[in-house]
Amino acid sequence: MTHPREVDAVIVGAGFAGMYQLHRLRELGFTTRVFEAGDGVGGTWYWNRYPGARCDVESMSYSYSFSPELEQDWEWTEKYPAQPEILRYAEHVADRFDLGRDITFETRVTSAAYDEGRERWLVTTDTGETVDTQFLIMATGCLSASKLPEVPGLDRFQGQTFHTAHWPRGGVDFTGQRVAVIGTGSSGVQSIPIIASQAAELTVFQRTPAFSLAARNRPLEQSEIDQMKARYRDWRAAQRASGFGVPIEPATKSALEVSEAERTAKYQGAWDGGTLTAIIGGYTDILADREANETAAEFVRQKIRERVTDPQVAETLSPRSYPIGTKRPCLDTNYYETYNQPHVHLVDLRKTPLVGLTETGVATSEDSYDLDAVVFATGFDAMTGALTAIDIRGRGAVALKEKWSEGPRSYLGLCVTGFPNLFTITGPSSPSVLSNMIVSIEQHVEWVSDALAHLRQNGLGTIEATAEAEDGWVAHVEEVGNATLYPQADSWYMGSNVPGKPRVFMAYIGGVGPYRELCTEIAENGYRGFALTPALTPA
Ligand code: NA7
Repeated sequence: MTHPREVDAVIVGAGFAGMYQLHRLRELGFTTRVFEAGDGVGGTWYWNRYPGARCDVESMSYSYSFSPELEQDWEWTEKYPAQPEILRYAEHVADRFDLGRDITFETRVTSAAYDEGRERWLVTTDTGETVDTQFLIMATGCLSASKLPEVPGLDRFQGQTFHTAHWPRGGVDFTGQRVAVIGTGSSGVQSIPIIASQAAELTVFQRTPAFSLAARNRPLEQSEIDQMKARYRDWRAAQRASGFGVPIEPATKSALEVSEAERTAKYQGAWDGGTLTAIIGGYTDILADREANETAAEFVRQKIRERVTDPQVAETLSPRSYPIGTKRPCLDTNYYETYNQPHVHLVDLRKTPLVGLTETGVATSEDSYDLDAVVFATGFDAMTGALTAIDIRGRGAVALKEKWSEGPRSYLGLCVTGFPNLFTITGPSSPSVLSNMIVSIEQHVEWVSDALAHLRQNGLGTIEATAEAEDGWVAHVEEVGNATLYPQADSWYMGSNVPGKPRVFMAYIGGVGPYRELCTEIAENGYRGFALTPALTPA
């Protein structure tokens, strides 16, 4: 099938954002092309096939809301969906809405240049194609540019190496092998118990311990599926109005104004429920006050001590260098218990730093470890990495990478001054990673689609954030972020996991609900903070 070289919109990425954006623009009658590096849809859930990969938002909430029929037809099987099930869901959506015919797979966008005279973008791919488009929508994902550890010898190691975000499709059998996992974020925490169940010896190299809560995953009962389906509309409305895209009872008290017994009972209730947000959302000040935060942190450390038999190992696994919630917390199944097995070893890289890989394994400042396989669970150049990897040039051929050299700058995390008609779905400085991603994706996609329809209906050709609006948003995001504990952690939210990356809090913590209201109000007020210009009349 031949695809047009000139379209209304190009979408980069066919994950949950790109898929819905395509569907929406089609409904509005815009000609659209999508480019996707993988050979199938699903984005994050296409790439991250590592053992144990699972969403930490409940399945019936982590799903599209735009189609009530889809919502009613699809049946989730577990409280927390595993990667294969989410990928099947994405593939089902692509089939159901016949999305594939406008997606060009196995093709990476390498550059995009704005032609000021024609007010159009020229988008180039690694297969040598150039597409001319009025609108360019980046649906490239927040956690899609993977990173390896910055140590020498990665090519020297003679055994097998894997990154969790590029896992072989058929899986890997570690039976009988000496395996290392480097990294203990969500990907490490989820994969370690399963790799341990196969490997002869597993050595985990930990730089910073995570706070992980027991997921208490389980099959969904038919009755709870039916109940949710009966009240789905109300539930979706509550998601959209909530802080994190997950409805929870709003906190009303400070953690410090209640007795220790009351607090502990509350944390225990949250723990028993096995959700990510319940503990940190339990009191108003857990993410804002270090002392309040410490009460929740210590509750989780106590759980670690209960789950790990060796007190020294438990202490090494206990985070002490940052407030709970300020690095992404994890949900796990048997993570801490895995360290009770005699063939599982923990190496604290804070005490004995990683020196590099050798021909036979991993070297730290103290020891060398002979290995058959090394798994890098070392994360991503988050939020900006996938955008700055593409040579995007706006007015005056200014590169986005250059513009963002001291941190991302945008209006609402959606549009960038100097880059007309460019949109970033769940871009930096929007709620994005601090929320249920699908809720934030839907909100952005709908806002962008409405904006494009508005331009067309009013004979307008471009939309661009004003410099004043952008400056104001950058200052607001920083101010709101600085009122929290987030900047106290070295996290990927702050860019601190990538050497040389500017240390800036890259998400908006104002809350999904208030952010949505603001975006809607801005659109209703003639796209306040945006310059809209009449469409060029064809010569
Ligand atoms: P994360 O959460 O960024 O975790 C990466 C882990 O790898 C983390 O423990 C890092 O330690 C560690 N790391 C990274 N670079 C190195 C080097 N050079 N040496 C040693 N250790 C290193 O990525 P994930 O894939 O686990 O999870 C990403 C998100 O997916 C997750 O938050 C959920 O939103 C879903 P550090 O903490 O930087 O000291």
